[in-house]
This record gives sequence, C-alpha cells and structure tokens, in this order.
Amino acid sequence: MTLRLYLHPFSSYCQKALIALYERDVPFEPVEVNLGDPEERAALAALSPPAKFPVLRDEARGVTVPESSLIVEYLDRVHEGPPPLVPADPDAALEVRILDRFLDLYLHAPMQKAVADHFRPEEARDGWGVAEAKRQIAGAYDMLDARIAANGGPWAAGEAFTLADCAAGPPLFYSGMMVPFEDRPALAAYYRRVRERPSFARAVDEARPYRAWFPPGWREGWD
Ligand SMILES: N[C@@H](CCC(=O)N[C@@H](CS)C(=O)NCC(=O)O)C(=O)O
Repeated sequence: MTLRLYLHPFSSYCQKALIALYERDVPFEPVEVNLGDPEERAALAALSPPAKFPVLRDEARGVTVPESSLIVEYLDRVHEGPPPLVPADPDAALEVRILDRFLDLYLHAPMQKAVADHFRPEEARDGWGVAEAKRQIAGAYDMLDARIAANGGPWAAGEAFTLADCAAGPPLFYSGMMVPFEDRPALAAYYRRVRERPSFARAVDEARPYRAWFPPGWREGWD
C-alpha cells in the first residue's frame, strides 16, 4: 500500500481527510495513533513535528503531507478518477477555500477548545474561554447559514460536494451538541444532507466505538 494515513477515527480533522479518501475511493492503509503513548507520539512527531493528526505518507513518492486541507488537495492531484474536491475553476476553488479556512478557523478551532476543556481536571477548566468559544461557534453558524443559502446548495459551495463539505461535517457533528444550530434553516438542512452522505456516515460509524469517551449527556444527541 503506497498511501498511509496516520489518524484516530474519533478525531474530527482525521474525519475530514477520511471523507476525501472515501469520496474519491482512494486505497490507503489507516494507521491508528494513540497520542497517549509516548512512542507513538514520537513516531508521529518524527513525521510531522506538531504531532497532530491526520498525516498522510505517500511512500511511493517519498512525500509526507500534514494538515487536513493539504491532504485533500494532494489527493486531488495524485489520485486520478472521481472529480476533484477543489474545483479546477479558480473562482469556484476560491469559494471552496474560503469556506474551508472559515470552517477550520472559526468553527473547528473553537469547537476543539470547548470539547478539550471538558477533559481537563476540574481545577484547570477555563469557563471564560469556553463561553468565548461558544460565542464564536454561534457566529460561525450565522455566517455559514447565510453563505450556504447564498450559494444555493445542496452543498456548502453550491452544486458540487467539495473540500468545504469535508471540512463542515465533522466539526458540526461535535459543535451541535454544545451549541445547537436547528434555528438556522439553511445550515440545519445542509447538515442533514452531509450527515447522510455515505463518506461522512462511514467516518461517523467508524468512530462509534469511541463514543464512550464522552459523558452520557453529550452522547445523547448523536445518531
Ligand atoms: N490544522 C490541523 C489540525 C489537526 C488537529 O488539531 N488534530 C487534532 C485531532 S482533531 C490533534 O491531533 N490533537 C492532538 C493534540 O493536539 O495533541 C489539520 O487541519 O489537520
């Protein structure tokens, strides 16, 4: 197998890369990393110093690709076949990349902050920071709702399923349990479509064995 993806199935950024692999039917070997194991963390850091997943290793080409968005773009380039997830047309590609950056920076990052806080010891929790993160998530929903409506659907950037949709599903899955978005009609309808997309549904299913990591109150809203 020439492509290996270093990942954890429960990681939302890894799911973003997995959606692209499943969408484009790319053969790869998943390598599950336990970041709590110092040796496994060091091995990941040797590939990519921040030791964050996902990381893609293309053995045949001798290339290591960190960062979920770059992995999706790399797969578009090296794996021929189904349509690329970043459109060839530069204007269409710009809208997709705007949405991707927007989702990573203003939805995914605050979602991580709020979730991570929950796993801290009680005395180390950051209530102010979590409240701020939740405000950012709500603001991201408003912008996303307007942008999806303006682009006309069914997908975030319009007619084609793209990198933007890979970037949207996983953080919305987790953020929705902390800050509901059912009152944003375009966003809520869009998420239902993404949730049913086979590539994302598969990533969610593969993460099911790890749901017990979350306390019952958090898990109840997940289908
Ligand atoms: N910008 C990175 C973010 C990757 C990231 O934050 N991954 C998380 C998992 S969702 C991680 O590795 N966390 C482990 C840690 O920070 O120690 C990307 O797009 O791939």
